[in-house]
Formats: sequence, C-alpha cells, structure tokens
Amino acid sequence: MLKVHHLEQSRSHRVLWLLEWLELEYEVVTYPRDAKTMLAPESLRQVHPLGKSPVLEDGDLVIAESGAIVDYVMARYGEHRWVEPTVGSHEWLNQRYWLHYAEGSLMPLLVMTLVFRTVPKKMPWWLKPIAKGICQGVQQQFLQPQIQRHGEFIESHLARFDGQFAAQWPTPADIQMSFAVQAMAARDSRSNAPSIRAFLQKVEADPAWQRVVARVGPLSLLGD
Ligand SMILES: N[C@@H](CCC(=O)N[C@@H](CS)C(=O)NCC(=O)O)C(=O)O
Repeated sequence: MLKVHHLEQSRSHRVLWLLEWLELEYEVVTYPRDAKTMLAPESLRQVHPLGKSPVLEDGDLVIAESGAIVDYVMARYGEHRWVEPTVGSHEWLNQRYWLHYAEGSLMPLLVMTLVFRTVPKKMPWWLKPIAKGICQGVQQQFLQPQIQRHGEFIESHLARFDGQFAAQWPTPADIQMSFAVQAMAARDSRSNAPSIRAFLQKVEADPAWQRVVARVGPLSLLGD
C-alpha cells in the first residue's frame, strides 16, 4: 500500500489531496513539528536523507519532492481520472509550467520571507535592532515587490481560467500550486485578489480536500 510520510501543517497536504482525489488507498504516518523550531523531527531523516515532507513510499520506491510525487502518482495511478494533455498543447504547457513554478519560483520567495521574519527573533537582544533593520530592508526592497509581482501574475492567470490553473480540475498544476497559493495568501494579505480567493475556495470546497481535512485536520498556515 502507498505510505505518505506526512509532516503536520505542510506541503504533504497536497499529496494527500491527490491520493484522495484518485480514491487510492494509502497509509499516513504523521510527524509532529518541533514546538520551538517548527522543524521536522529527526525520525524523518530515516525515511529520506533530507528529512523533509512529503515522502511517498510505494513498494521499494521512496519518492521525495512533491512535484516528483505528483508526477509519479498521476502517471502510475491517475489514468482513470486524468488524461495527460497532448505534449506541446497550451493545456500541456499550463499544467507543466505551474507544476514546476510552485516549488521553482514561488515557494523560494515565501520561504525567504519566513526566514527573514524569523532571523531577528533568534538574535541576542543587542543584535536584534540591527538584524531587524537588515531583514526588514530585504523584505521591503526585494521580497515584497517580487511577491506582489508574482501575486498579480497568478491572479491574472487564474482570472482567465475561472479560478483554476488549467482547463481541467484539478490538474497536477492545481494540486502543486494549492500549498504555494495558501502560503502566499497567509503571509501576504495583498495576494487576496478575487481569482486567488476563488481558487482557494475551490480547493477547500473540493470533496477530496475535505476528506483530507477529516483525516489529518485542516491546513492552518500561520501568517508570521
Ligand atoms: N521542495 C520540497 C520542499 C520540502 C519541504 O521543505 N518540506 C517542508 C514542509 S512544508 C519540511 O519538511 N519542513 C521541515 C523541516 O525543514 O525540518 C517539496 O516540494 O517537497
């Protein structure tokens, strides 16, 4: 049986959503985050050397990296619900583009924002004001304008597709982008534009997503 190594409040929610949507049977091994650092426990490193979640086990395959997991599951188990678009079509490009964009372009900016918000809190008291000044400067001058530009780009794309990333629903692109858009909306209220909101509502209204919530609890990403 498929086994998902699931870190609470993490990217693995979207893998669970995919498995529920495909109505596959799977086991979930849940890992709590460290209350202080919010990092994954050491035990996750026994599953994969990087100790990150999600990790999917299927027989002797151990698959890390959520985009690779989504690709694998769709190709291996998805054909009863999803037809891969013709290579080179606009629909194919949409799905491939957003599948890779989620972790390749958007998530690094959101992770950097989290890091620059956290760094001053970890400094000794005498260094805090300097660290805070530098970190706020990086956020204001580099990260926020970038995130705003990405938010506008996502909003205009979603507006063309009625609140989803491609013509079908959900596609690997929507599944991969769900966590990234949820994280962006949690950290930057300006990304609360109408089509982004419509996408988030569509995810939450999806029966497969609701089964995930019933099984492992809601995804509550913190704004800070
Ligand atoms: N690009 C990877 C990122 C994996 C990742 O960073 N996962 C986070 C959870 S959202 C994690 O495991 N964090 C815990 C830690 O770094 O200790 C993917 O998409 O799978």
